[in-house]
Amino acid sequence: MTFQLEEQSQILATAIRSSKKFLILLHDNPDPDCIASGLILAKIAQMMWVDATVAYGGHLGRSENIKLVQTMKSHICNLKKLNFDDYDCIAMVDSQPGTGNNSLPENRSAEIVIDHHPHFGEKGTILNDIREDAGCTTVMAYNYLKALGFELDKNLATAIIYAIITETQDLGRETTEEDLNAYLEIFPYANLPLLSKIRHPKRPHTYFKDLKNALNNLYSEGTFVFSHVGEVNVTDIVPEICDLILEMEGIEWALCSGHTNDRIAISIRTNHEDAKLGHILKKIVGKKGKAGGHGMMAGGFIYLDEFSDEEYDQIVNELSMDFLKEAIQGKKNITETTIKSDI
Ligand SMILES: [Mn+2]
Repeated sequence: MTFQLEEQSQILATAIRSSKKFLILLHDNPDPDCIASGLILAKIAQMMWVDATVAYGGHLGRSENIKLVQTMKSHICNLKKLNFDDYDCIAMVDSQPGTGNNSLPENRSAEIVIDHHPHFGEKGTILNDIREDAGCTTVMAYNYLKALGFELDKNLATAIIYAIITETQDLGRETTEEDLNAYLEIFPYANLPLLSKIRHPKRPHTYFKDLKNALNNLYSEGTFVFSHVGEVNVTDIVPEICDLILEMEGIEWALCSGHTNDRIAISIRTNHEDAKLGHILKKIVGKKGKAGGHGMMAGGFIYLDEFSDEEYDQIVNELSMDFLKEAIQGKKNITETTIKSDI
């Protein structure tokens, strides 16, 4: 079924307009794509004089994301302060109910779901827009704003540009035509000094401690690189390190892990398109935790009852071996498909 933007945007507008108290729920530890998507829906609500709250579970980790939220003056809050029963309409962006990376209560459904991850959660009861091939969630949300005839302000344009460049690694990784078009259209409206401030924030000393541990614990095996950072202050550093170590010469696959008291965060990355890393990580993590992602990037958590160094070492060793095995098999499949399509 082809996606009908006009029709869907009217459904979205009606849902928001008829809401008395509208909640836009981000995923836990939200990234820029999720934050900017939430801000766009908040803008649509604001244009309709609807009272909207943007909230996240977990915490804001990366200094860039903290700076982004602070400079948007958008009052994005932690959902600890909220009561879900107060809201008659909930929109979830960049995530789906029941997938484990958000804090929507199990007995509550979301009226609106806009997401670009593979469909494996619960549907939105009024608007369900889950398109894996659509590009960034931010771009999906932006196209709704545009279809409804609302304009961007400079701050929001800046947030969207930041979301697109981080999600696509500067328009390289898994970038769709929709992403590129939105970027070119919005870029002239962005506040570039502000964008620079978001991209280059001051960072806490603990960030450099984590970075040092990540580099100390780095090892490679053929085209694979691993870094088991150990204890981290914020789990967001794990995907960041994973992106960084994939940049090593000769490396095509990367895995990074780090732990807090109650969980191990894992990220995996590859340069191979169609590597189905989301699928691979879900398989590796299995019932021990939650995982999800896209073709070239994926992330997840393993939950711990009680932390012990031995258990951490054992779990991350197993993870690394499983990743090696799955990725080698995946690589074989990719090569075979490529050869077939070349013929
Ligand atoms: Mn996203």
